[in-house]
Amino acid sequence: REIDTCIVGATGLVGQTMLKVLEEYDFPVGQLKLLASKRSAGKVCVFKGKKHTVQELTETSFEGYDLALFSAGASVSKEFAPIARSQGLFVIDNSSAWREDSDIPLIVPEVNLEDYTLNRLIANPNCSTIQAVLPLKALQEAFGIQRVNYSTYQAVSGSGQKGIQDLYRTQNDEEPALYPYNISQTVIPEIDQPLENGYTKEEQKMINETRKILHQPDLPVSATCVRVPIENGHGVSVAVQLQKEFTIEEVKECLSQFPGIQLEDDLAAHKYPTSILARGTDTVYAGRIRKDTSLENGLLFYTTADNIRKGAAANAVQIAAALMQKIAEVAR
Ligand code: 11C
Repeated sequence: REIDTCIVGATGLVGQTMLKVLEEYDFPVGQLKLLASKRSAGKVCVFKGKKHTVQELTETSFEGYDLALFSAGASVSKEFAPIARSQGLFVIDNSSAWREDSDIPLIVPEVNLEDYTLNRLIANPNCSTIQAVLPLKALQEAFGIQRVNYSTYQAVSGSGQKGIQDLYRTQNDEEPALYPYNISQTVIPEIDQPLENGYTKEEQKMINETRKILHQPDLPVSATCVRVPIENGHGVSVAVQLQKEFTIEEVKECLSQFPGIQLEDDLAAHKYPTSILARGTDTVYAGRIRKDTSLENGLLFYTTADNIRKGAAANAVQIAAALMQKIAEVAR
């Protein structure tokens, strides 16, 4: 059965990549409706060789459709995702609007597809969280997890087209228009809003989402999220304390067998995860695997992934593909 699909935020970096991934995965899109703000209405996008004109998102946009993929920011999702759901659509939301809601499943297909309930609204996690929880789930199953500390290296594409523009502007000696400093000359340890606890919202999202996806609500997790001057491909350095003793060989074995992960781990041969390697793929690369000698059962590793694809668009489409049968049943 074909799935009549709406993309909300179709002209953004993630929306455009959703179109690309739907086409690459040969997802059975029937009718396609591209939606965006009034400002972007009228733009033309191509899907499977056919032109589609972007329409303004309104309360009546969803009538007659089966699936809506949202990537237009949290406030648009807060307002319009419930409308789409109430009109019978199956909604996959890439924003942070619903991720912490205990009734809403937060899904990475390789990790916790079983969390899907009959809820027609599913949240897609933050891009940095997605790439970290694949290896963490593998380790959790094999050894148990006791504590996690993240340090991220996040590409400017995480801020959308405006982030990429700011990198280019500042490389050309123009003033930054988005970031508080010249991103071409410094890394910036501030992503998303500041919170009262001294963390940024991006850091808090990684903490909360990791706990929810791994089903360890009390897991001690901390994070430092940093913007770096590269266009695409986030990196995450993960320090994890496992519950059981382990050998590095066992860890490599367990990570390499987990779906969606590719091991890149030969330091002498300069083989480790890089953003270049991850770019354009839907794979999570893991490497630099070694013991954390500062604590018992401590492990260090590094991951990279394409934050626009596996971190957002591809993960959303993978959720839709995994639940296609259910979408067809649930949708009208
Ligand atoms: C960034 N991770 O790199 C952010 C972008 O919660 O979905 C995605 C924000 C989110 O800036």
